[in-house]
Formats: sequence, structure tokens, C-alpha cells
Amino acid sequence: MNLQTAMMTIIGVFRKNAGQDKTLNKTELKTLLEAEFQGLLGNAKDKNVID
Ligand SMILES: [Ca+2]
Repeated sequence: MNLQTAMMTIIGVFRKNAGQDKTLNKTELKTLLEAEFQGLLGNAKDKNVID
């Protein structure tokens, strides 16, 4: 994956989670992180750390 493709992917994921207002609120960010970094966050002992 080249840098341009990577950027497009990041923007796509952002848009997918940002919704109509095109900004990520705390809840949307959390959803994004949980969806995209499942393996990483799955190891966290306390899920509230993400907050
Ligand atoms: Ca939003």
C-alpha cells in the first residue's frame, strides 16, 4: 500500500465514522478505534482507559 492509498483509507474510515456533521465526537472516535484497532485494544485490561 502506497502513501496515497493509505491516506485515502484513513479519510474513508474517518468519514465512515464521522457521520453527517463530518466531525468525530468522542463516541464516534471510540467506535472507530474499537472497529479498526480491535486486536490492539482487545488486550487492554480496562476498556475505560480508551475514554
Ligand atoms: Ca459526528
